Amino acid sequence: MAPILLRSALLACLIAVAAPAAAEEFEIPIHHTEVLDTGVKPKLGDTLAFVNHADIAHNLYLTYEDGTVETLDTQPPRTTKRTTLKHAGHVIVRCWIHPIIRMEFDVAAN
Ligand SMILES: [Cu+2]
Repeated sequence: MAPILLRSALLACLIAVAAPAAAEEFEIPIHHTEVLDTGVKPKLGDTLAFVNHADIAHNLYLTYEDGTVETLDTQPPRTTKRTTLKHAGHVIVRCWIHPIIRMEFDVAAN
């Protein structure tokens, strides 16, 4: 490969690595009093969509590793609540109404 072509190829690779990955959305179903742990591995800026399949309301909240708490407010049956992940690190999802609900995951830094 000619040196100039090789340099172009290397540059293209570097750009591909340096460009931030596009934000993704992960769907997390809630059945009755259970948030299904779908094993999500989100990164900063990704969106979580909690879909309430239960016939009862929930009120989920996220506790970030730095102590920040985000409440998603009352979520009636068959509705979806979305949140964009704002901090990297460990996150615990719980429900103000049903303390038995708990889900944990890690948010990767970009
Ligand atoms: Cu609940």
